[in-house]
Amino acid sequence: MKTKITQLLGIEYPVIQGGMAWVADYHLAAAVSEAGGLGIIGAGGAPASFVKEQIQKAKEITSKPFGVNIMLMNPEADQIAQIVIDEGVKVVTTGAGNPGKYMAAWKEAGIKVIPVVASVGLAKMMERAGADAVVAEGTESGGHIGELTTMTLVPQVVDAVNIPVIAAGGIADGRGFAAAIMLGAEAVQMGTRFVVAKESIVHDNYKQKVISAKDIDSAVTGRTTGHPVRCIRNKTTREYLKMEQEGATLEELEKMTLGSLRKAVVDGNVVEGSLMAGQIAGLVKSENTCEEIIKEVMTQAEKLLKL
Ligand code: TUI
Repeated sequence: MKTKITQLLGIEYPVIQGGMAWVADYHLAAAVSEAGGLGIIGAGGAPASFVKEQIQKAKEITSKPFGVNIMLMNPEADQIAQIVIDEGVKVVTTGAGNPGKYMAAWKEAGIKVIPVVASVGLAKMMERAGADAVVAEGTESGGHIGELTTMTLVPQVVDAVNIPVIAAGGIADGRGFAAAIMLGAEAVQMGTRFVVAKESIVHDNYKQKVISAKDIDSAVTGRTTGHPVRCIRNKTTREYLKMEQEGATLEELEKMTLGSLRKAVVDGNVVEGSLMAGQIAGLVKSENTCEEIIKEVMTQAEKLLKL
């Protein structure tokens, strides 16, 4: 299937893997790229030196293009923004902020820049700043989220900009892919489905929580702090929400979640860890290889779209 995004990025299928902190390491990114999608290394909150190593390791195991997601709240975002240039990374996506100050340097280096946005306003600003495409990410997503649903955000962003739009949030199969195309998207980005990919290094306890999750099993913490985050409900989300209700300070709340994503991904601590996942976790029922995931999504979508 050819779209403006497959052409822009030189990939076979219009499927992009979310740049998930801790989850999206070089193994996952390379596997998605090898399967014909666009794999992405998620810098998350990691130090710049770690991100550089990840890029170098990805290059050793795939010759296909891959991207790096820069989480803009990372204290070392400035250094990471330079590393992607020095390492010749082909595609950069950004999250949790406005990457405006880096855009000129990235464009100069020939990098395809794809900011993740949760509003029409930021999408338009990114187009003016020179973005090659945007990911319009609905509130169904896991992790740090905006307010609007994918169904409402995607067509409004499509109408507001002339660059290609990639839909994200609540997409995990060919039906979601086909729906995104109907809304005017040129590709999809999936996160939750790739958390349980065979090539994903996520601890099996976390994968099993995603696989057994039902439709209503996620909760959003941090609405009071201005940093809403969606996770599968557990002891940590319940305690966090209780503390928010009782008016806890930002410091108290941050102390509680510090390192909690690592606890879930690396240690498999599903009680005290943050099990970031989207609302579509209820649809994700099995662990598959990245190739199986992409082939299945595309086969189902092509049937529905009668391509
Ligand atoms: O960034 C994401 N999802 C993420 S980042 C992340 S790491 C993290 N861990 C703990 C707490 C907070 C973050 C986990 N998941 N998605 C892309 C995204 N960006 N969603 C929403 C936004 C966004 C929100 C506000 C983008 C820009 C923005 O404001 C722009 C401005 O003007 O500052």
